[in-house]
Amino acid sequence: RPIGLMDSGLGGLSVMRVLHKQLPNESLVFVGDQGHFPYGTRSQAELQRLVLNIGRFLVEQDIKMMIVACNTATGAALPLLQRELPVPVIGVIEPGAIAAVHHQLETVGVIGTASTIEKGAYPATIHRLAPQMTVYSHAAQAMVPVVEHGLTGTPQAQETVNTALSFFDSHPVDGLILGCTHFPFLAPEIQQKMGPDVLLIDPAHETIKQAQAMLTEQDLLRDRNGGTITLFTTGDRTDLVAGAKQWLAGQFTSCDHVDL
Ligand code: DGN
Repeated sequence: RPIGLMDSGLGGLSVMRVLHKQLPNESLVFVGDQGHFPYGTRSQAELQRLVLNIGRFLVEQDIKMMIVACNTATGAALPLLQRELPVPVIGVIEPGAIAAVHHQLETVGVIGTASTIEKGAYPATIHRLAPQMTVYSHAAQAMVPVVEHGLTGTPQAQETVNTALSFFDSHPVDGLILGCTHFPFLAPEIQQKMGPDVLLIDPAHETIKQAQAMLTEQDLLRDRNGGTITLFTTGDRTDLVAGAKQWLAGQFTSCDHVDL
């Protein structure tokens, strides 16, 4: 049985990339909700409805576990999914916070969508684990469409990142949590802006570690070769195909439109 993942768009591919590298035997089914992109400015009720719908579709695809590869969706709907779906569900926020705590930084920044930053789940989780850590949260919504529209690596991308992260000019940090799954694709631009000494933390690594532990514990890890990657989008196939070619090195079996 496959592992199911979802995101509002291409961001989920940054989690899939790590997952496929760590657990290459696993089959993956991904839904990109491009039909309702962007998530970052939607209401909590709306997000819960959209994400639960996708979760139910993934369960129909016979998944054994769901990874919510979107911070905004994790913040809005993780407990709901865990209650409503008959499979284990993990999100990216708690793993991201744990990763930051492991690095024992004095001061950490968190960037994400307006929704993720307003909800404050990162500072709350970090302070539960490490009350002394200083956390500066900052919404960087403008960076999301840069990735979604394939503009990474361009001067325009660097300019958008420089403006979106100028907040940190007056709030220096030792590390920065990439609290939106679109942002790891802008890592070179973010590192350029923040400087070489700032540690960039991609929550995907710790998320996949947790997923692996959970699958091992439940004896659900697949040991045969040849996991497949099946992609669905609620929007235009062309964008997701282009994204998967770029970010998954074209390693996918199919990409279909689905109305959800
Ligand atoms: N990739 C999503 C996240 O991690 O929050 C959000 C992108 C968006 O829809 N704005």
